Amino acid sequence: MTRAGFVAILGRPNVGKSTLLNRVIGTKVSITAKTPHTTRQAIRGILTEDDVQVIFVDTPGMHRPRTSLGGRLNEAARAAADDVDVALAVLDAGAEIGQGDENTIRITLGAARHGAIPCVVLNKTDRAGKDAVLAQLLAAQRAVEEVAEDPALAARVEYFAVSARTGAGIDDLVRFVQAKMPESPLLFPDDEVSDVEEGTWVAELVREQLVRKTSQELPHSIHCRVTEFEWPHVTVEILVERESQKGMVIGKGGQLLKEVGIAAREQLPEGTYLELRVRVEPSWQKHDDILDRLGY
Ligand SMILES: Nc1nc2c(ncn2[C@@H]2O[C@H](COP(=O)(O)OP(=O)(O)OP(=O)(O)O)[C@@H](O)[C@H]2O)c(=O)[nH]1
Ligand SMILES: [Mg+2]
Repeated sequence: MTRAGFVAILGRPNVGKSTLLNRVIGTKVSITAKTPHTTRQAIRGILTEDDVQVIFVDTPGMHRPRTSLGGRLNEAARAAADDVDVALAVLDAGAEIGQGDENTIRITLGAARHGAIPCVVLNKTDRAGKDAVLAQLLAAQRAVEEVAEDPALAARVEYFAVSARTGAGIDDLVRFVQAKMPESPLLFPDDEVSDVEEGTWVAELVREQLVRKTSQELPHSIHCRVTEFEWPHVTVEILVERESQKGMVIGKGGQLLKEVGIAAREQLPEGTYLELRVRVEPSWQKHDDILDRLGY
């Protein structure tokens, strides 16, 4: 009999959820960057080993929203916690536990009330000393007890300390999760590693480079979508919110855009012809009708 199930990866922005997903799957399925709010949709990474399939769901970082987009990102993250078998609240091992983390714990415990196994995962242990990790485990436990308001519920929470960057502690986490998967037919073909469509993936790779190479508010103002997919010719349209941002994305003499194209193409099958176009869509983050159209 095969087993299969879902695991939500939850946490405030930048704690390393997407890096964790990529590490667990063993290949890049979700884009990552130093800038918060990199992930904008639930991304499924699929791990199939010995008749056990685990579908990990990476989610946008939970935060206090300031735009319509922000509200939708939070909602996407919260919705991903519904109906999962395991919920992982990812915290930074080296940063003080704040409101965003407490909110993550709240949603994780909410999932636990609906049958999920609640876990706290301290990530980035490579950056914190052993004592700091232990202290953080205790602080996380206290936060769980406070949020749960129910000792029995708090006692169900499992704790892990990992580094998505180095891989430390990841095997234990994966083995634990695999052991908790319910009996079920496989839900995806056993050679599939992600549910992200080809076109969306190209747009994501372009956005990843833009997010990494730009600063301040610009990463948040960028949306990428494929407008033409006629292999090997792919056109990605880059939306920005203001005319001035268009110039920043293109760069002096087109330099930045050129670098973005090269870096994205390196990760695509050889022979891909990638065309990038920049267009201004004023304040797209704030308009519900535009967000509907862009698929958020
Ligand atoms: N030192 C260290 N850095 C890490 C680790 N995991 C992730 N990072 C870094 O943390 C930053 C954020 O990583 P992401 O995986 O994009 O974080 P995220 O939680 O998915 O962020 P959002 O999608 O914005 O919510 C990147 O610069 C990663 O390289 C880790 O285990 N150790
Ligand atoms: Mg992410």
